[in-house]
Amino acid sequence: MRTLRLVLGDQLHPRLATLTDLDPGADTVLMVEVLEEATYVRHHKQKLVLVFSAMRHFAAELRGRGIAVDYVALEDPGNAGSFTGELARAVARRRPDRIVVTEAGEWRVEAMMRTWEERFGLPVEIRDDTRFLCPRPVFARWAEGRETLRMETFYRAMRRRTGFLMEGREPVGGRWNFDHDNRRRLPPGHAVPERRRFPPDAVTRGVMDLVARRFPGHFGDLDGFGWPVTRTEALAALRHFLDECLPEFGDYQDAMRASTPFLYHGLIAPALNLGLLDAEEVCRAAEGRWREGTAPLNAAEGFIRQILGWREYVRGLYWARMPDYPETNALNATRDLPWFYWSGETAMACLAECVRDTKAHAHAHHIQRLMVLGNFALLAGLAPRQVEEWFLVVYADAYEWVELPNVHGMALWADGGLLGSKPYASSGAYIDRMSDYCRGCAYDVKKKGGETACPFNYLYWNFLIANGDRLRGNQRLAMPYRTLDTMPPARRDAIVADAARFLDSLDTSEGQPGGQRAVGARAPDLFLVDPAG
Ligand code: DLZ
Ligand code: SF4
Repeated sequence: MRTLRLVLGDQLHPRLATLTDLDPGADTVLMVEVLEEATYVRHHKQKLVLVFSAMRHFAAELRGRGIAVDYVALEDPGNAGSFTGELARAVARRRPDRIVVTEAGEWRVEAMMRTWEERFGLPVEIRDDTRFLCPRPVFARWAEGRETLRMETFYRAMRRRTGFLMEGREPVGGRWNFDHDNRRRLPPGHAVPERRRFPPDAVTRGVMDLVARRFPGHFGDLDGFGWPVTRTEALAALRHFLDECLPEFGDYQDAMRASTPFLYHGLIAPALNLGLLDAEEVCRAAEGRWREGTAPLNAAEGFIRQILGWREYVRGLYWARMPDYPETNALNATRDLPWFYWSGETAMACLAECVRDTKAHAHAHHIQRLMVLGNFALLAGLAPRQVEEWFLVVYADAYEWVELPNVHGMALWADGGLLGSKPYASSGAYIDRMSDYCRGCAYDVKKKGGETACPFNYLYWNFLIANGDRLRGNQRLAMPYRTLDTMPPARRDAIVADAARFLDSLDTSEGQPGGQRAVGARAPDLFLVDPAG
C-alpha cells in the first residue's frame, strides 16, 4: 500500500494524524507552497514568511527522520498554484494507492478536499485533527438544540472533560473563572519582559527575500521578523512565556500601553495555530506552573481559559455553523473600511498605535483587537466582510476558523447574539482606563461632544440610538438605554450630529501606492496575482 500524505501549511505537528501510521519504505509526504493560499487574501508579509519558513523547516525535519518528502516550493517550475493542482501532479508522479490528509482548518479548503476522491479515483481519508481538545462531533453534540452557545458553559464542560485545574468534579480554588482579578492597568514606569525574538536563519532569510520580491503589495513590515519557525523555537517561546510572563499575565491581560505591544502576552498563537505547539501541552505546562507554585491561579486559569475554553469554542462554533455563519449582518453594518486600518494615519492615538503594532509585528493582543480595532468597527458600523478580511490578513495567527467567530461574532455581533450575549461596545472611558493612549491623543477622552471630543464617546451613544430597534430589548443593555432615555432630546441630537460629521469624514479610498486595497470581497475577487509572477 503506497500512501500519499498531504500536510498543509498549518499542520506542522510531529504527531499529526496524517503521519501516525506512516511507512517510510512506501509512503510519500507532500507539502506544497501554493499561490492560491498565499493570495486568497493578501496576508501580512510576516505571516507568509512564517508559514513558508516553518513548512520548509518541517520538511527538513521529516527528511532527517528518513521520510520521503515531495516539497514543492513556490517558484519550482511547474508549480500548479493550488492544492488540487499539485495533488494531481503528485498522483501522476507517485501513483499512490490512497491519499491521507487531516481535516483542514478552513471550510474553503475542506470543501476542496471533498472533491478529491472523485477527481483522482482514489480513496481519500480525511482524519480528525487530534491537535484540538474538542473533536468536532463532540462540540456538535454539545451545541445541539441550544439557542445560544455560551463560551462559559462550554469551558466548564471542557474543564471536566480534560481535568485541567480540577479537583474531582469541582474547579480548583472553588471558582471557574478569575476574570475579575484580571483587569489591572499597568502602573506607570512598570517594566515588562523583553519579547523573545528568534533571529531569522538562512532558510527564513531566503523566504524573506522571496516574499519581498513576490508579494511587495501585501500589508506589513518584513524587517524585524522574529517568530519561532521550528518546534524547538516554539518550545523555547513557550518556556519564555511561562518563566517571564505567566506570573503577571492574569493581572495585566487587558492592559495596553503605547509602544509596548507585547506586555505579558504569550505570543504563542502563531506557533500553536501552525501546529508547532499543541493545546494540550501548553495547558499542561501552565497548570504545572500553578501546581509547583510559580504562577498564581488567576494567571494559570486565565491562560487555560483562552486555550481550552475560547480557542476550542470558536473552532467548534466555526465548524458547527459554516458555511452560513458569515452570511449574517445582524446590525446591517455597511460602511466601507476606513483607509487608516491599513495606513495607521488617524488622529485617534489608540487606533494609530494598534495599527502600527499590527503592521510592524503581524500582532496585536486581544484587547487591542477587541476593544480598540473591533470596537471602532462595531461603533462605526463597518461592513463585517471587510473587517473580517482585514483581521484575516493582518495577524500572524489568523486562520478563518479562529478569526471569523472572533470578529463576526465577538467583535461585531454580526451573528445577532449566537456567540456573545451583547455587543462589546464601549466608549473612550474603557480605553482610557486600560491604557495610556489617550494622553498622546489629539482628542479629549473626557469630552462628550464637539470636534475635539473622543469619537468613541459619541459613537458609543450613536450606536445605541441607531440600533435601538435591535438592542433595546437586550437585558444586558438595559442600563445604558435607561441613561440614554434620561438625556434631553437636544443632547441626543448633538450625538447623532457629531457621529454623522465624524463618520462622513472617514476616508475609505486607497491612500498609499503599493498598499493593500481597502475594499473588496473575499477570495475570488482578491485572487489577482498572476501565477507567473
Ligand atoms: C496560510 C497558508 C499560506 C499562506 N500558504 C500555504 C501554502 O503555501 N501551503 C499550504 O499548505 N498551506 C498554506 N497556508 C495554510 C493554509 O491556508 C491552511 O492550511 C488552510 O487555510 C486551512 O487551514
Ligand atoms: Fe482613543 Fe479617544 Fe483615547 Fe484618543 S481619546 S486615544 S480616540 S479613546
